[in-house]
Amino acid sequence: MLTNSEKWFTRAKQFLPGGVNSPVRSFKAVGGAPPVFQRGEGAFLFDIDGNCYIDYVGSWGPLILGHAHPEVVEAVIAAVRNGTTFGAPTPAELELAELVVEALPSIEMVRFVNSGTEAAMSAIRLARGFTGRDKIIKFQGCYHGHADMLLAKAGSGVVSFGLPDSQGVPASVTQHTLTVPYNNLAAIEEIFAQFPNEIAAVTVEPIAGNMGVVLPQPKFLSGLRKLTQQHGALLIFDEVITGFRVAFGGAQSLYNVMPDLTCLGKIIGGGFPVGAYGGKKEIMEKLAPLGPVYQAGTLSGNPVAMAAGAATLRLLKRPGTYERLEMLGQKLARGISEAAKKNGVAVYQTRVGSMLCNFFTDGEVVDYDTALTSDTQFYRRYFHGMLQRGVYLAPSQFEASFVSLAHTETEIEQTIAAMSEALAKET
Ligand code: KE4
Repeated sequence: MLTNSEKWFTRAKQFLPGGVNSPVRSFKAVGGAPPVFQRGEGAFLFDIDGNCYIDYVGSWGPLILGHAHPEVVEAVIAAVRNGTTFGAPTPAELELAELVVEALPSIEMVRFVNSGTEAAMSAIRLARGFTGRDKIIKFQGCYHGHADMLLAKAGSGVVSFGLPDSQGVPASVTQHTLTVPYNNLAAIEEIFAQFPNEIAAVTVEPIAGNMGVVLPQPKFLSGLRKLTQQHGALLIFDEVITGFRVAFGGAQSLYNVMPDLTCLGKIIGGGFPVGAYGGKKEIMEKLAPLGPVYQAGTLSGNPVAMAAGAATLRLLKRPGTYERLEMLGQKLARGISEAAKKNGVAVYQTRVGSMLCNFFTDGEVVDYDTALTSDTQFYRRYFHGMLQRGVYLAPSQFEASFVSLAHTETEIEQTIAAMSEALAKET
């Protein structure tokens, strides 16, 4: 007997490629049909069959307050009653801009866009315009959205010109994108030696969240800062996930490394489509209408999304926010470790505050190649075991899990109990 979700998904696949509007939602990595969600409330999701799940995806990061936070809902309703978009200056965009500039130490000016992809691609264009250089460096396993020049995969060798990582991306575009292993400073030094004065920017997730969660090794970020400064290249921190997630001031405040440009998204939209990029005035003033680097967007800075973002940041600013997220994240991580140990399951766990990952591998995970040693078949079985027990994890081993301020110790304890059962069944 098909569930309502299965029936809906079968129909959706007739009209939406793969039945989804973003590939990872399709459950391709874990198999089966995804639950179709009707409603979210706090830490919970409810599907169209009436099943309830504890949510650790949080829409891939934006929902640090949980679903439908009353104060965010109120702010959105009040905003939408005044109209949804004007394509003209509004007070709301200035309010959110001031909150972002005040929070992130490296940002003096910010430009709002509508997604993390737009933020990342615009920051690259700005870096190229500011430096007059074409080449960019990215790290294998880091994801910065789906702009052509960032869909580059490593060729052979540690330092390699990006090969297209998707059909439809011309090699002529990715040829300017060099890709190196995460945490590998020597490879960056080699590139700067090989291409002096040709590198416009190094773009990096200061805590990688798209190959699972991979932490920067000591001196990696400060090393990138030093090398880019030495060689006249810009350092771009892609904080689309980590911005306001790991600290109110993002990873840059946690590690005290100041990039030239920062990309933001997810949390700053409070659940609405918002991205942003910002940095030093000297760089940002290169942007149209002031300067020669063009970027635009019909709905950029629209007042409803700005209201949702501003309400979210105001709530996150309250004392005790990140201490609570740390407490909940630590409790979950500790419980998972103990359950894995009890069941003899090898897990390499990474966590910063409320973003975490459990790699099912017995090795250390420091970059994309080591992340790939994970047992994805085991993850697949574990994922479904947890789903059946009412816990909704990321449908891929290579994503981050997120705890929100709506989670309580009760949900954490229920999750750990479910995990113990799911792991026991698998071993
Ligand atoms: P969007 O264009 O999806 O808003 O943002 C792209 C992006 C940029 N930078 C980082 C560090 C990101 O993590 C993302 C998007 N993250 C993925 C999940 N890890 C979004 C989920 C999806 O693709 O459906």
